Amino acid sequence: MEDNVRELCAYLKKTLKPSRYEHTIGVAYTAANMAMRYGEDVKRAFLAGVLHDNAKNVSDDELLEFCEKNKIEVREIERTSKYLLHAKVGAYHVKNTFHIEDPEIASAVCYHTTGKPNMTLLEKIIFTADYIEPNRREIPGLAEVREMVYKDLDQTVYLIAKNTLHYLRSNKNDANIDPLTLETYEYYKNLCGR
Ligand code: DGI
Ligand code: FE
Ligand code: FE
Repeated sequence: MEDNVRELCAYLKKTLKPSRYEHTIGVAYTAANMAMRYGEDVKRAFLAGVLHDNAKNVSDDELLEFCEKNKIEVREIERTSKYLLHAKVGAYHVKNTFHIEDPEIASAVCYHTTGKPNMTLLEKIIFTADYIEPNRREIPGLAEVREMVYKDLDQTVYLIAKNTLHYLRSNKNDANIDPLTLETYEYYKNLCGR
């Protein structure tokens, strides 16, 4: 491992809860593996995985405060479900705290929770690795997603978006669906939905 990545891991190990740190490392290795399959740069995917939940140690209210202080746009849904902000706050830290000048890594961190239409390969890898990494608790449909991941990445993204929507709707809290989550679902459904 390169020194800067090792330092970053050591920092995250200190700041994140142990289970969150284990998840982070799981996402990094899963992303690296997917990079091997789909022709993304393996180290870049690993680094994006390491970074994806870097803001997860911050409370909901602090996330909102941080955004207001640093002039990060907060959408309506992000005021209701503040934890969604860990993605864009994390992306902010990629550039401004960790000084990683790869806008695609920041973007993969930014969209790792909701996805978005027409994602780059790296964005799809992080969105997916976050969902399937080995430490994830068993959720309905996970086995099907894991089976699809090395066959068809767009189909995998579609299945994840579908499952997430289903999960959110069954939580009786329709109003909390991020429009981006819906757009991701619609886009990948049109692309490859069956
Ligand atoms: O940070 P992690 O727990 O590793 O994973 P994540 O960043 O993908 O967050 C997962 C949670 O986010 C999960 O409980 C579902 C939720 N989520 C995903 N899309 C939406 C959402 N929550 C709301 N309110 N709205 C969404 O559109
Ligand atoms: Fe996350
Ligand atoms: Fe995560």
